[in-house]
Amino acid sequence: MSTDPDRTSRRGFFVTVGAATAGLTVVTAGQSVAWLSGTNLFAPREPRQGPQSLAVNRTAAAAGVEALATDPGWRLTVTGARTVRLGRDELLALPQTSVTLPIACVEGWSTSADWAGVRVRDLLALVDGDRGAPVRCTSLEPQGVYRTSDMGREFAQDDRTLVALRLNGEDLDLDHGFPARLIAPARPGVRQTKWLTSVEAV
Ligand SMILES: Nc1nc2c(c(=O)[nH]1)N[C@H]1C(S)=C(S)[C@@H](COP(=O)(O)O)O[C@H]1N2
Ligand SMILES: [Mo]
Repeated sequence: MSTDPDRTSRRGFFVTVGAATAGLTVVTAGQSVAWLSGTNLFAPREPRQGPQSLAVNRTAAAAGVEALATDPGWRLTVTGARTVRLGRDELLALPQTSVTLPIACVEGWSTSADWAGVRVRDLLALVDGDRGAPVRCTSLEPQGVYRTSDMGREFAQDDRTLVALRLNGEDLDLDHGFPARLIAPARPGVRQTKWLTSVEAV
């Protein structure tokens, strides 16, 4: 048994510092401005803590898309010179690309995630889409500013622009845009359309 008071108190010191550091890490990892949000009107709005280690801006229930997004008859309509309709299994059977990209929300949070799915430019090639054309992505969401997102050819032809099917190693959660959502580099979160119904060269 150690009776050396020096050793005992030193161990006590390390335990205390360790615990304090762990506490601090948990607080900052969770939400760095948690202590501000109750008092500061200008603090970023706290994102709803979401599944798959990513915040959710708007849930499937809030967007009114639950029934359509989980319908086994769902197809993604892809339009170029021709139109094809692809189910989720058909999309998963196409060559898959993985990228690490953030969702950067204007409300003041940004979280990086691992996405996998089909390149938008590969989908457009399937339908002989004009490679110089801008692309419009449309959501199942019936109305509102998030329903469509247009992007120029520089995004549409980028290797990292995907119709994402998987997130952080799992099938996309319904709240993150299942059955398929757009993910592209260097674009604000509002443009990363969830619950896609169509991708068209326009
Ligand atoms: N259809 C649709 N897509 C959407 C939204 C939405 O409300 N509806 N919110 C956008 C916003 S503002 C952000 S920040 C991201 C959030 O994606 P996440 O909820 O998967 O984190 O989705 C974007 N895509
Ligand atoms: Mo956002």
